Amino acid sequence: MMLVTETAEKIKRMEIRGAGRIARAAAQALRDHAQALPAQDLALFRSEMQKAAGILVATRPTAVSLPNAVHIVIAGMEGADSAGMAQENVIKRADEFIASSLHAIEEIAGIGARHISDGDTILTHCNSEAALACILKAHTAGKEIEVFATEVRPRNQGLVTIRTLNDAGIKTNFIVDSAVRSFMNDIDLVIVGADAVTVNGAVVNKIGTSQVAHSAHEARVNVVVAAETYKFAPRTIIGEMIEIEERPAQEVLPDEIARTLPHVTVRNPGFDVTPAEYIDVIVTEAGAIPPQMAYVIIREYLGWGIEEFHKTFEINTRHDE
Ligand code: RI2
Repeated sequence: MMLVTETAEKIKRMEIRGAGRIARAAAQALRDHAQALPAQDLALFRSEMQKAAGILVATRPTAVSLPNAVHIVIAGMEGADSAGMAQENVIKRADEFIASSLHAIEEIAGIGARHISDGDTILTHCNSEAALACILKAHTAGKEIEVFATEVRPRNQGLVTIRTLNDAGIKTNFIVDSAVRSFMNDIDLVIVGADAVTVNGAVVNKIGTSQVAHSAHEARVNVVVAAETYKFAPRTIIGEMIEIEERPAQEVLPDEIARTLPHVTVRNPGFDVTPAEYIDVIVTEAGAIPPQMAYVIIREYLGWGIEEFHKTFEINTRHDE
């Protein structure tokens, strides 16, 4: 279980972060765990894998890429009639998930880059590998582009974004989060990633995204969301809400200051919800879709049957850390 708890800790501490990256890290941890387990007793193997899955899913509650990836890998045990077969299937599914995730980002980059025109100024918020892949692809295709990247308080993921853009030689402006409205009139296109897409086409992404999208909407600037299909939230079909992670107060205000302010409570939600009407298109590896088509992605592309929506994950241990 060492590898699993190590990965889980890294995800919790955000040493591994980004919805796609945590999904692939969880798949890899399950793969390594399956390989390390003795494949002799099927019931034991299953319960050990379920335990590992529970630990991984409990790390961060918002990005559905995480439970989706875990579900895809763990479902490999279904129908297996020996521990050896279950082990083989889990390993195969983990490998497939990781490869298809990386392939999805390449596909998204190609489609997303076509939404970017030569001479465009793009604004991005947070650090999304899917959104950045679109920008990098447009740049390597020879399009002259300029980017505005936000700081992304309190965890400053904007620093990762500007490093990537800088290293690619893309002209980049680094702005504080509250400067978005001031620059929106200079922006041609907003591109962001997603942690979750709900059945009604709302996008859950880094806190501040809804302000960016609202501001873009007001200024008639198109908003493109780059999201692999495993970011779509199947259980929103049966009415489950996406839990918004509330992170530690210390990320916002140091304890020594907080201690002097007994009437002040720090609120630190990690994510917010952007309604479908502020989003022009969601670019997935299955093609660009209007957000209103999220249902189709969940039903047809993710392939979740209604019985699966109802079947509570046996790994649903989110709250007993
Ligand atoms: P990719 C990140 O969450 C950001 O909200 C980002 O927009 C989203 O995941 C998607 O990122 P965090 O882990 O999967 O920084 O596109 O809290 O990399």
